[in-house]
Amino acid sequence: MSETLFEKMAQSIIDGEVEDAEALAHEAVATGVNPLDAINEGYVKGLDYVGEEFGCGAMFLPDLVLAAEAMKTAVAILEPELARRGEAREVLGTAVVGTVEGDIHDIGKTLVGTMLSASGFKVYDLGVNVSPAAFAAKAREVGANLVGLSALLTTTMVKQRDVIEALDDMGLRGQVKVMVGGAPVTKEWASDIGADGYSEDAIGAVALAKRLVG
Ligand code: B1M
Repeated sequence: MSETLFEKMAQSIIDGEVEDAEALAHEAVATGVNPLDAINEGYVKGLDYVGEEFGCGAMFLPDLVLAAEAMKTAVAILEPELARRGEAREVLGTAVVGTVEGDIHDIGKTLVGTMLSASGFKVYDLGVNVSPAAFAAKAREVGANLVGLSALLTTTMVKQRDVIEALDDMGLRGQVKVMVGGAPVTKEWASDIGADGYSEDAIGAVALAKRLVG
């Protein structure tokens, strides 16, 4: 019976059906299904599938956005039950994400934050137009081990370097990995500014984040 439920959960993510994902999560809680199993054996399987299909061009950005939204909705219902059972989901890391100063593009950044959160990271999303000092202060405040910097403009990507310098100035660089992304950002740029990694999309960002803090 549970297997069928898990399959439906995976399918709700693949279809980006937020209401189905939500209803199935409530069903799991009501019928006493282990919430960790529901996440890992159900929803995550769907998210993995969407990631693979997106990677090979068979699914598209709207599919990814809806899948992430459905995943977040389901996880939000299951997490209190997890905490109640005293088996809190393993937190993979603490990430501070935001769009750099001068830049108000937030769609990609939010997607990256959502995917990180859905994949087990504790995420502090600082929003857009975030100063280097604000990134560094938040990273120190929450004890982050990952900072994710999004920039969509060639004129603002230089701010990614400034954030790395701000982390350095605060003596945090040893404990915080920096991941950069955004349309104009490249692997070479990431390497030039001393970032720890670059990803061109949200699925890659999750894999990279796991590698960096793993
Ligand atoms: Co703007 N804009 N925009 N814009 N805008 C671009 C970026 C532009 C390429 C359009 C163009 O001219 N062809 C161009 C930049 C040129 C350049 O610098 N080379 C541009 C410009 C010039 C501007 C303004 C200056 C226009 C003006 O006012 N004259 C202005 C700047 C405002 C500012 O920021 N100060 C501006 C404004 C806007 C809107 C407000 C209208 C709107 C943003 C709305 C919003 O975000 N809430 C907007 C939009 C929508 C775009 C385009 C059309 C789409 C961006 C987007 O959301 N893509 C964009 C052209 C384009 O990219 N095709 C453009 C979808 C999103 C999911 O993808 O953000 O790339 P993306 O995120 C991806 C990856 O990049 C990656 O993963 C995401 C998911 O796959 N990724 C990361 C992103 N961050 C990551 C972080 C990571 C890892 C991966 O780790 C931390």
